[in-house]
Amino acid sequence: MKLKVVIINPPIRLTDKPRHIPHGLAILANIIRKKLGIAPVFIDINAHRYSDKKVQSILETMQFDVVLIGGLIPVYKRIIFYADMIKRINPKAIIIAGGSAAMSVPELLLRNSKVDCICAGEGEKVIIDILNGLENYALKELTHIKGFYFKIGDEILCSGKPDLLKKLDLESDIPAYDLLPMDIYLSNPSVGLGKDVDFISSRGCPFSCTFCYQPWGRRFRAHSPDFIIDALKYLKKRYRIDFLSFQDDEFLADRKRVYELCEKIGKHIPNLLWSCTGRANLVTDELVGAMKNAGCVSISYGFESGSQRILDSMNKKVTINDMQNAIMLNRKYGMMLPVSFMIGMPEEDEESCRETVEFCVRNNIPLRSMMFVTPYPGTQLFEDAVSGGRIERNKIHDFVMSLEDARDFTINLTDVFTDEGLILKRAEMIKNVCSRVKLESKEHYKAKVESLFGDLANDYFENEVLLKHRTEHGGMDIF
Ligand code: B12
Ligand code: SF4
Repeated sequence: MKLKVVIINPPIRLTDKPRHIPHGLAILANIIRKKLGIAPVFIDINAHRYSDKKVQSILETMQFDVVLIGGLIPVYKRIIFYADMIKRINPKAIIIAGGSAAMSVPELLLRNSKVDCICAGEGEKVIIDILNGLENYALKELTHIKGFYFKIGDEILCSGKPDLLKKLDLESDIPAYDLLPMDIYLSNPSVGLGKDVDFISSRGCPFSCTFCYQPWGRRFRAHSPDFIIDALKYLKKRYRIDFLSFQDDEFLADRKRVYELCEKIGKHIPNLLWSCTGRANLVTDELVGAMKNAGCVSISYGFESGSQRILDSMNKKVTINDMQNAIMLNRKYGMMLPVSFMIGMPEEDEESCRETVEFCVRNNIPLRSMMFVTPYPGTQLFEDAVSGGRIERNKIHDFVMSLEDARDFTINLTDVFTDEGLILKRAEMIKNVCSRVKLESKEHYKAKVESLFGDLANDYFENEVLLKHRTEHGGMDIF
């Protein structure tokens, strides 16, 4: 008898609509299906926004042996909640967690939940090993399988991190889109207009900013342009997508790959519009020109701060000049310019806040998206916050339980601002910049959106929800 596998995508960012495909879980679903011939049931709580009662009734009417669950760190508390529910419904079910919520705090999650085992890295290979093992053995007999943290009784055992995949094209896959409620994702664009879907085409980043968790390390590994083109052709044919947003850690890390991809998109999918993440020190005139020619309408940048001192303190390896150059290039090619900032690095003070304000005013950037610096587990900033006593060692669980979107204030890492002072400072900076930058006239903005998106822009200006999302999430109304 084959194992019955359920995959759960917990809810995240409930203040917004579900816009982002659960890539990790959906890739594993595809691999399990292809390699083991098991048809997993995918419960996408995030997309459907199921109530707890609804999830309970779904699980009560099903038979299952193994539950896979995962997501970003704000779902830590939801994993604990669902693990409890699952064990109440089916005490024998094995619960395996993964993704950054689990692998950045594996021991903490195991100790504070009914999760049985945690994947310590990429899941593609090791999920097959463990499910194969579970066909014939109890979990406690499988602790030799590499890549997991196991909870056996009160003991936590780690069998080591899984080796990083060497060839993503061969060893990974595209998400099992057909198991997801794609109608929901496609009707809630994240960056573009029309039917917009996100895609992750690489793993790892050669930089090491102190606020960033890098589960895949500094070596950049990527899908080939041919793999990406095949995926895009499939998405275009099956779901008639209009827009694709690359959400990679650092899409531009390998420029040669980007040039090749641009050429192939232009040749094979000429009508596709797309966007990507960028880094101010990696863009050149030639590169941005090639991307624009291939349908790219937006390169987003995490600028973080207008103060060089703060940028250096976070090991950003970007200069204010790089940022100005990136702004100039996006504008030269008529692209959208979603940029985000952060407030509250340990070294933040009145002067650095003033520099950020002046940077925005000088470059005519409305300060739409400014997050509170949050020390997410697995980052240098988190280690420093724990060793410096800002997060008490015996209260790490409480801290992780409190994590949400970084638009919400969680912790003050600065020496010079009080909690309230920091919250007020953020509001004051946004107001200050807004009163001084020259906002586009509505007609001007409309003309720009129409020139980029053509017919897709038709009902955009009547859609209040979408307009609000685009200003609040990354300031995608900035050109
Ligand atoms: C795309 C993305 C987003 C998207 C959407 C993600 C989504 N699907 O919902 C958006 C833009 C919404 C987003 C938001 C945030 N994000 Co984000 N995001 C990412 C990014 C770039 C890619 C995630 C991804 O899909 N990767 C690709 C897939 C294939 O990898 P994966 O999910 O890890 O899955 C693999 C393994 O982990 C494993 N696996 C995963 N799940 C499971 C389950 C089981 C059972 C098993 C066995 C294995 C397994 O197998 C998979 C294949 O190998 C990552 C960066 C990164 N390097 O991961 C950050 C990242 C996950 N985000 C992060 C953060 C902090 C956030 C925010 C909290 C930031 C903020 N500003 O508030 C918000 C959360 C918003 C909220 N409260 O809802 C951090 C997490 C840090 C941490 N310690 O957990 C990361 C790591 C960024 C970083 N480098 O610091 N994010
Ligand atoms: S913030 Fe971006 S550039 Fe910095 S380490 Fe993370 S992925 Fe790389």
